[in-house]
Amino acid sequence: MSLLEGIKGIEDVKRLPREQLQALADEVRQRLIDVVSVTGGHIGAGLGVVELATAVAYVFDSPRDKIVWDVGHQAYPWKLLTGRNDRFPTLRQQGGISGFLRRDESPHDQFGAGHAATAMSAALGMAVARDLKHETHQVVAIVGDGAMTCGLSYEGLNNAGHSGRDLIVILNDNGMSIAPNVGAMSRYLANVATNPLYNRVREELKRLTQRVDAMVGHGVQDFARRAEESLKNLVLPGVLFQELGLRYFGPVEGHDVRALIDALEKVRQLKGPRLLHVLTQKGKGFPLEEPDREKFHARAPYDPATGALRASASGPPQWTRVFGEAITQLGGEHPELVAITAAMPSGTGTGIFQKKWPDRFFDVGIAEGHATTFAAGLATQGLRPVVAIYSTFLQRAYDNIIHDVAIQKLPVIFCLDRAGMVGDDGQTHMGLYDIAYLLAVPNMVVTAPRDGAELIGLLRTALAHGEGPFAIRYPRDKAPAEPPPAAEVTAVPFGTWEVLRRGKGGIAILPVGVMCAQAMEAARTLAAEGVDVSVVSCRFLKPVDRATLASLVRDHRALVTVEDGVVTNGFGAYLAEIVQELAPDVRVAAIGAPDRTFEHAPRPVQLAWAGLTAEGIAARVRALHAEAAALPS
Ligand SMILES: Cc1ncc(C[n+]2csc(CCOP(=O)(O)OP(=O)(O)O)c2C)c(N)n1
Repeated sequence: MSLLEGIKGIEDVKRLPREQLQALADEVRQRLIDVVSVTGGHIGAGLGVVELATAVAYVFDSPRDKIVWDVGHQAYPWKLLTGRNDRFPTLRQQGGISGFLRRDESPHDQFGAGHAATAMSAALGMAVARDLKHETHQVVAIVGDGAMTCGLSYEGLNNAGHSGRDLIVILNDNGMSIAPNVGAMSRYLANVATNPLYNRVREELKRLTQRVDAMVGHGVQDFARRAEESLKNLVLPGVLFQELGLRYFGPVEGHDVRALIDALEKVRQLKGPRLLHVLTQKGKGFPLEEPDREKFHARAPYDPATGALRASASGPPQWTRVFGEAITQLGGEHPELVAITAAMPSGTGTGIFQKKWPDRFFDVGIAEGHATTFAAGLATQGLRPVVAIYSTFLQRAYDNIIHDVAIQKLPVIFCLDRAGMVGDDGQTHMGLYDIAYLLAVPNMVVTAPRDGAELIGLLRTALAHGEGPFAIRYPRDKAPAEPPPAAEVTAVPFGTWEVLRRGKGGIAILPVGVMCAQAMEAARTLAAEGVDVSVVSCRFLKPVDRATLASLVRDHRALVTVEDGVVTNGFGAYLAEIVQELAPDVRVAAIGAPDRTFEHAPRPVQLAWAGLTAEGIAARVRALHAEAAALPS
């Protein structure tokens, strides 16, 4: 039996002799590569923390000690070591274990996470709670260097250092966010890790202090200690953290279990806020022949021996690529267009723009709020920033959107990828809220294209608009077809809907964006049953097309909105308010995501859960049709 097969819970890790822990880590690494080759998932970050997770499991007493992993995508080894090895092949599958941390999945998952940089604050909260309850356990936050580009991490650090609470921060430094990490902090950490002078000076200082200790009495000893502290602050690593109030230890080699255990045991015995700097390699051991470190981050199923993807990407392109190529082409026509990503050049398609227009591309780190206000600043100077951020991560920037952009009517274009149901990433990554949160923003234009050509057309409309913010949302999916080159696509007339089908049955379906396909299919099914509906693409959610709406309410008694977002305060609710004024007798029924969380599953399955399928739409229309037929005439 392999060592890993014997790990039914964390206590089995602790029972192993220390000399077997590296072998256990090796097995964990192989298991990750094998299972994720079938399920797909975030493989790179987990491979980088195999030894760290093993050492943490061994040294600390989880779940009594609270181990708080940041982001959660790197917690696969933690899952294997905390009793989830048997269920691991169900990773990210419908009904299976999550690809992130979940408090309801294991007592060892102290804090649910999928968004970056929550660990520091959450861990400090746990440390304070421990102290108020007079408990004595350890609290450990494990944070990546990428998360150190988030403002939230510094808010937590600032508060933790000042508090003096007993808290351990492990900085997992692999030099990578999803892409190579950016910014001043990243450069600082790289200097700390690689500058041999630091380590030499540290050794010299230690020897010097010991000699002073031996030669002179206690008073001078204190002076020598203080002198050492000041000198240290000048030349030693971690000065920044020391100044913030955290004692700094490291850097430690992160792929040597014994070294990690030694370091963790030492740090564990100390008190106060302290930080251990661990150097790791993202994707360590992944068998990719041509190393491209970004490809390790998240990967579709692959061959475990070579790392090569199992299925070649065929068929229509992903929305992400359509968007990336569109802004790259439009960049040629618009020298004032600049593109901004918050640490996701490949995930958002802005990496395509970066290759062609490197000087007009900005990766600002995992800093969605900053990205937004930075764009606002650019816009004040006449540039036209396109901010590409996933729907779920733009939630982080809500105040910046309202206060910094919208109130000042600055022409920032927000492109929201992964809008709607997101599939196997699950509840932490759902893009279901953007319609609701963007409709509420004054001066905001909200749009959703139904295909790639319309996305390009809307980008043109946005660039021509120039009077305030403009949002375009599209899903984590393939676009319906390869769009024509941008030069051949004209702008979508501002504020217009498109009548896709005119029916005589008194009911109109009003789909948003990609829901047009399902709506048209529903209309065809209904037509075969003798129910003749209209279908109108609501590519502008705000402002609504008043002229088309006025004509619709004249000869329809019910409007059925269909949106890949929450119904609560969604497009249907927004439209109902307007229709109430315009034609109180016309009924508005909204199909969208009900007010609850959604588990990981393939996107089509999730859409079906919310009735966002041709059949779901047809069923709703049938019910409305039957209701009307039952009314006395
Ligand atoms: C708020 C937020 N923005 C963007 C992301 C997308 N994202 C997932 S992991 C990651 C990089 C994290 O880097 P780091 O903290 O160093 O962890 P590593 O993957 O290197 O272990 C990013 C940008 C996210 N999870 N949360």
